[in-house]
Amino acid sequence: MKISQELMDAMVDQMNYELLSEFAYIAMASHLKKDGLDGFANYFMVQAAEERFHAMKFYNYINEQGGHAKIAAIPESINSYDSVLAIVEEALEHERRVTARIYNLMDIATKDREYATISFLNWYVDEQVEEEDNMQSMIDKLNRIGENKAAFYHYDEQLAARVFTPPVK
Ligand code: OFO
Repeated sequence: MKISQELMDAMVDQMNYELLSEFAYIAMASHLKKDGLDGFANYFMVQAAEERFHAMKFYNYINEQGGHAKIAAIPESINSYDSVLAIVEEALEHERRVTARIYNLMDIATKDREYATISFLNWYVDEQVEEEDNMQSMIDKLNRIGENKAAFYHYDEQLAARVFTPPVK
């Protein structure tokens, strides 16, 4: 194996965290679906599909580098929230945690002068900017909507249109 054990272990850990992210978003979708908010539920199911894509990208890279992509136990997701806003706020906090983890991986890869892995991780650095921005925009929109029920349900309808498109790279 070409890359250090420390870096490989951290990569495998991150693959598992992306799977945890997938489950966390399915749990959010499930809560929203139960409340009849099909558009919001769809949005988070698409988010979950993105997380699966992120995890499999790690899976493929770990294998290419001669590592073993071991699957860990996934802790229970949060299954209950007080409001839609609380869900999206947790999603933003979650994405911030992911960004910190990617930066930590980048620190190890930089210390190791592991340029191929730095290049691989750059995709996630860029992706996290979008992930955090999406959640922040949703929070801003929900705050603008406030107590306006018609605007809220209109937004729910709009979110039903989100589809998962696998990135080209
Ligand atoms: Fe994989 O970026 Fe969100 O969690």
